[in-house]
Amino acid sequence: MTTVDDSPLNGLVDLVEASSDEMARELARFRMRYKFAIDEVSTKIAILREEFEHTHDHSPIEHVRTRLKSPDSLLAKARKIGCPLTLAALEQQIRDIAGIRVVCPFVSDVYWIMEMLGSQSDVDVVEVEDYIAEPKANGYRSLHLIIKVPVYLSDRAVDVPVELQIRTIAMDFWASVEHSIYYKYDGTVPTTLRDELGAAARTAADLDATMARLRSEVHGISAH
Ligand code: 0O2
Repeated sequence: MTTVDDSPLNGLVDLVEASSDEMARELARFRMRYKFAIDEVSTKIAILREEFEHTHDHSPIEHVRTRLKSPDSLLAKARKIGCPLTLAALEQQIRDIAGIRVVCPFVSDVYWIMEMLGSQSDVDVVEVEDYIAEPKANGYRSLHLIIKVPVYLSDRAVDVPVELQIRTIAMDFWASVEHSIYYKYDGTVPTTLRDELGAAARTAADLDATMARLRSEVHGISAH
């Protein structure tokens, strides 16, 4: 059976020089609650999508990707931000252990999903970073939320943070190409490429605006 108890966990445990079975079990339990939070939020998104599709002319979601941070990435991030290698510190300081990316056709879909999730009584929106309203200097656009959802374990309930990235297809296309270029150049992207990426980000934003206008002209709808 494949569970979060798989081998990469032992890699992290070895790296932090605490290879006891007890520690490995603790870490597996720790990551498991983030997996459950991903499952819960994924179900919420699936319900919103299915309900929406029954009453509208398009789906508000193109695709959804989820990822549970691997022990190695967790360790790398902890080192990067100077977080002590204890579960309590990881829990407090690293909020993207559970990550969900929702890719939508239109910008209005992006905000609709935020509103729908945010209005649910068991969802606590703890942070909103709107890089659509205010794109990053390199042109990156996306709506980032940290939400907390309760996860009911056998002996207690825990509020678990999930990082949600909600963006359009155009934003997602740009971000994935930019991400691969950034890694190819190890963070130091040549100026000409940076300029071209900036121009491509503006083109992507124009495309989003044009598609929304066309849809509005054809179907007479501008938002949900
Ligand atoms: P990965 O491999 O995608 O997980 P944080 O790094 O989350 O602790 P910060 O700076 O507040 O702190 O995060 P921010 O700016 O909200 O960005 C978090 C994630 O958004 C990143 O995760 C990327 O996935 C994405 N992102 C942010 N800026 C950019 C960008 O300029 N280009 C691209 N392609 N993606 C971006 P990670 O952990 O960096 O990487």
